[in-house]
Amino acid sequence: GTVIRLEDYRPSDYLIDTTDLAFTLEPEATTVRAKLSVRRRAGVAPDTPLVLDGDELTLAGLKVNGETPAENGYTASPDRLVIGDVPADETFTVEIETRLNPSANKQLMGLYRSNGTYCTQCEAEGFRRITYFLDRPDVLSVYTVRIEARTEDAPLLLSNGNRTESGRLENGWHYAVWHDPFPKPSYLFALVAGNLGVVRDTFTTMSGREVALEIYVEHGKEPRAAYAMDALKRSMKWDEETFGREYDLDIFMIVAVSDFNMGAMENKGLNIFNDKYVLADERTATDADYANIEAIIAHEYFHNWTGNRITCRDWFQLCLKEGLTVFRDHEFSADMRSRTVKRIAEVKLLKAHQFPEDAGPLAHPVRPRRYSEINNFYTATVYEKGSEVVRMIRTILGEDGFRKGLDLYFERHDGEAATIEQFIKAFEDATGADLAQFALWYDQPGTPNLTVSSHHDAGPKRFTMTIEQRLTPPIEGAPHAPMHIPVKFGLVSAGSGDMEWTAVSGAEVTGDVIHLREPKHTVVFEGINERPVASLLRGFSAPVTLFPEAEDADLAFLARNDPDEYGRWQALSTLVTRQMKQAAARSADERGEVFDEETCAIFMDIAADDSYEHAYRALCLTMPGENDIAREIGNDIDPDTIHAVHRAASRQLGRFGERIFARLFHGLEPAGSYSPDAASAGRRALRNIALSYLCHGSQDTALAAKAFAQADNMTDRAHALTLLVHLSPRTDETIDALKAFQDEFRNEPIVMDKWFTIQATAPGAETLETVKALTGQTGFSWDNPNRVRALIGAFSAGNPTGFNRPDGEGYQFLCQAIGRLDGANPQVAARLMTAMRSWKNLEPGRREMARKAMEGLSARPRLSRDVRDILDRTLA
Ligand code: DPP
Ligand code: ZN
Repeated sequence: GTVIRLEDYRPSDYLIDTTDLAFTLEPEATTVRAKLSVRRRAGVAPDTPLVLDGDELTLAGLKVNGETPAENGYTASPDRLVIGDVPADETFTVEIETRLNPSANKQLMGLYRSNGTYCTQCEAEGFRRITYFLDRPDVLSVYTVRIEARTEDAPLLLSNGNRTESGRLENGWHYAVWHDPFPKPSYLFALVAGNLGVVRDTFTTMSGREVALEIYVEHGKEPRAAYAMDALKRSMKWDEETFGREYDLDIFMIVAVSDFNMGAMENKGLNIFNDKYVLADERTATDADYANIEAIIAHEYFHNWTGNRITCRDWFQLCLKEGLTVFRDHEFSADMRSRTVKRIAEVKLLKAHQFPEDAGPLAHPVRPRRYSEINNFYTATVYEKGSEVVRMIRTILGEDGFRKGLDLYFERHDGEAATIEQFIKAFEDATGADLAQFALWYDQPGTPNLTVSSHHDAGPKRFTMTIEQRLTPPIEGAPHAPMHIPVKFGLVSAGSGDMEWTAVSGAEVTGDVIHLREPKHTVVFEGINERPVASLLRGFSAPVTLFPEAEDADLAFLARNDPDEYGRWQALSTLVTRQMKQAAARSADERGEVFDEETCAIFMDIAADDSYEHAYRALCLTMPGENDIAREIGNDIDPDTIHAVHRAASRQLGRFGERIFARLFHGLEPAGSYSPDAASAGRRALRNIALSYLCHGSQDTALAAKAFAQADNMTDRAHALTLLVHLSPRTDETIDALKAFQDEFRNEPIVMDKWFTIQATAPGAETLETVKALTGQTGFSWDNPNRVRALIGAFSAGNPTGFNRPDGEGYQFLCQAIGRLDGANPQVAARLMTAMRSWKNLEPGRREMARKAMEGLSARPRLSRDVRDILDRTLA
């Protein structure tokens, strides 16, 4: 296939100043009439053909300046309309008619139907499935959209901007006209038409304008949109208070649909959401669902400034809007919840999703330089690492400098399609800082490694720390120059918290940040009386892998004494991971005791310490997952060994802490009615982790069965059911519980997704048969991305022992599923393929099986560009 390269970027020859669209909606034969006012860019030769993008389009009519062009004046194919015979004037109009079949569109890109509702998805290149266009983000146009439909089918007609007109037509049809005054790229276009319920509210902006807020959901589900509405209002307020960003239209709408490739989409004034990120009540949603809804509502809303008002020049700049907007939603959630708890959760996710991507065959820079399918670059690297890079800018410049830089960026580039260079430049110009070396973070793939060694000299009272950075390029030939890495730190003394120093040399140190810029720094602190323990990378100030020299004793010391709460968690997590990794290297009969006494004692002291927040204690008590241990081991992975260690570790802690866990479980019984707030969620999290340890310690799930029966909310219910299914899959209690859950929720697809996932992630080789059987269950559908992800995605990415069966059947199953899905929905199929991204780290037997399965898929004659791209890179 063709590779698109950053260095080949050039502006389009033509611009489209205004775009008038008229839709006549019919389920299988929708007509789209587009009237484009086209302008030739200054300096472009008058006879330059106008080349418009299409994708599976049929041209039904064409006029240029009101006239039908001669047959040899243009050529039309499904993916391109070339008008060779263009008028000599600088501006002219082009009218295009296309005909679509939204009901047959299973790719869920362009105009499609979800449960009868017409909706659109245009990012990245879906608009070209609606009409021929300059479908690229640097072509900004003012849209006016007229929608006509049968009133009975679609009483609701929505598009971007403000509604300027609506009314009745003949024969039971009606229409509405929407105008969006803000020029926007085509990927932000949206249309929704259907029969939906609505929740309304208002928000008064900081300058006193009243904005109408509307959330559209299936009829009957309106009460479940209350939390999303609340999160929206809090997001709007927070963006005004934190970044001075005010909403700009008179109306802001969100529509929830059940068939959606992604989480949600930030279309101007008309966000479209996967319904699982809108709908919640205590009966159907877990605390994690509520937290996701809050974060994603905020994320899409924040795009209004970072993405919509200032968009990307080209898709290589995707992190310009995504990294920055993820950073903004992280900060929002941190302010709404507990900052440390939120940061720990982010770091865990980053390490679980982005680190393996950056270490494997799918590694790419935060700003990639080439792609063959842009849909495959909506990745953890672009989003999550992209956010970490923005966070480092703030760490380097400080709060004030960061805000000044961002203000300048908004001021300079409002209404434009911008680049990473322009973003960086705004921070440099606002603060005088030099970010040239820092900018390498956007271009160099891979996770830098930091190794540290230190010594203390009592005589001269000197503490010396040697820090080396090394970047192992995951891609052959990728650049790996030394980076500017901000390391937040403290020197922790035995008695009195962080120590002060009288002088420091060997690296620039500002406040509590060491700035690494060289491959190796020897940092010397003067005036240090006693040997400190260095607490490094506080708050995870850079996305690097730290190899601390610290002995277990020093980590244990930090886990108890680091004045920084994040630092305590990080030390404990490092210690625990290290001991689990060591246990995996021992023979089977020598790994019953995974942790030493002191480590067990630290766990229990945290568990019992009521001065900590519940949520923080729950996070500290959560062991690294099996995939985390695998990542730490690095190569020749045997998932069965890791699973055995994980089980042994849970049993050991469960026994060791039985009294404390029993006290927590019984002492934290729900008091009063359910509330999704962070404090209540933390309380449930701690109680549920105590329940897990009690079950593991006693090897008995009776308590989980009781908890399942008594649960009055989905958080507790799903947790108890998971314990039953994962610890005692074949007991009557478990079978009854699964049945009860299914009976209650069989008509609630997004709740049934949990039922699928819980079963798909049950450890052990047999689960593959369960998963295969579940694909035949009523309620499962290959056409719905949420169902596919809940069952097949969860199995392949979240069930290390089941998926990595030694006989390779798990890999075969995944590759067959991808082959089956690919014809209908290549985007979702390609995403499933990423479960293979770490296959080269497996032990040789499984590695071979994985290769065979992928080669089998690769031999298929008709793979989509999406799957072909991921498969080729993964196998390379
Ligand atoms: N732009 C969407 C988001 O991340 C995804 N396509 O918000
Ligand atoms: Zn986004």
